[in-house]
Amino acid sequence: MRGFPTSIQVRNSVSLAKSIILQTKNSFPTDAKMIIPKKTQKPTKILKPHRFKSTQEPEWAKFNDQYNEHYSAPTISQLNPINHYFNIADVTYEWSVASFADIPSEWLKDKYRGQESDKVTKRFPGKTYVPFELVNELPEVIFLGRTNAGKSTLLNNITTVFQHATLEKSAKMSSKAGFTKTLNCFNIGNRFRLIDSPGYGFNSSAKQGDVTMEYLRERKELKRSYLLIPGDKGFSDLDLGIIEFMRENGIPFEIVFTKMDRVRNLTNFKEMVTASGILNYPTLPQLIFVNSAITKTCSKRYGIDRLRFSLFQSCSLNPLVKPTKKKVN
Ligand SMILES: Nc1nc2c(ncn2[C@@H]2O[C@H](COP(=O)(O)OP(=O)(O)OP(=O)(O)O)[C@@H](O)[C@H]2O)c(=O)[nH]1
Ligand SMILES: [Mg+2]
Repeated sequence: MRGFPTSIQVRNSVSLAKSIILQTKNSFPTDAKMIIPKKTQKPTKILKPHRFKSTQEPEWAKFNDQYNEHYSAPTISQLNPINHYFNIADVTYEWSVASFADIPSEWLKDKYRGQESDKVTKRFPGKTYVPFELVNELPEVIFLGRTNAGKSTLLNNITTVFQHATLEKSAKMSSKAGFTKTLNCFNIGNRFRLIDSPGYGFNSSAKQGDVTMEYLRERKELKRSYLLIPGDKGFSDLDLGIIEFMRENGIPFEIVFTKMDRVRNLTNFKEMVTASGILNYPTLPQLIFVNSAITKTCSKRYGIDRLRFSLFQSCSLNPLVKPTKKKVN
């Protein structure tokens, strides 16, 4: 592709994410410092469905209603079509970038900066050598959080048919902290894009932080950020720093507590939520509580329909909207 940045991975949106292996090493610029991730925690043993014992809803699953009383709860007639959307939608990996300017549409904007916008759009197909699918404007949401918070796993979780115990592997996930090294874009049913970001904190790099912060500040398509907090760990100073950054810059966000299946003491957990101060914000974010792993204590994935509903709301999508392509198994 003549004139197109080399540090970018572009896939035709027709190909399915299932068959794609994210080559994060290749997509990371050669001048970037290589990171050798260390193991930080034991991977969770995922049980096969026939070994589930308990079908009882865990106590924490009710938090999704209790902490969001000020938001109207989704109705079954809203949830059903939205769940159906995610079950049949194509999940297409589109690009990975290590710097903001390499995002296909940003790269084009840079190239044609100062020219009239209608001229720019006319030039997109054919002349720019960038597939139109990558520059068509769709609403975007981003998953943010420290390394190992469960961002990539959550992306796979929401795009996996709810009845399936094993997650689809659209985004690569790992028990090694610092695994995702670039901003990775996934087109979900051609109605919105979900961006998986490199984690901050342990085993991350300043360059990875820069690309994410620039994306948050500059990206016009960004509709909402989802800050992931591992429920078993609580807020870190960096998490609180990101919240302050988003509040100061007027970036709308929600908070997703991941790995709720690992939380042993719910009283301590609630105290941690209160102590963080998030309940006192005038624009109280939604708090969503999820588990992406099925374990002995958690026989289903909870909170996912709530999160899917929130994603639809963030992108101003009608619950009845249909994806434009069908998932091929
Ligand atoms: N028990 C449990 N484990 C989870 C859950 N979500 C993720 N994990 C595990 O946590 C580890 C890290 O998950 P990732 O999705 O790779 O985390 P990430 O935030 O993308 O991490 P980086 O790419 O390093 O920033 C993996 O071993 C996952 O299996 C969850 O809800 N419950
Ligand atoms: Mg990741």
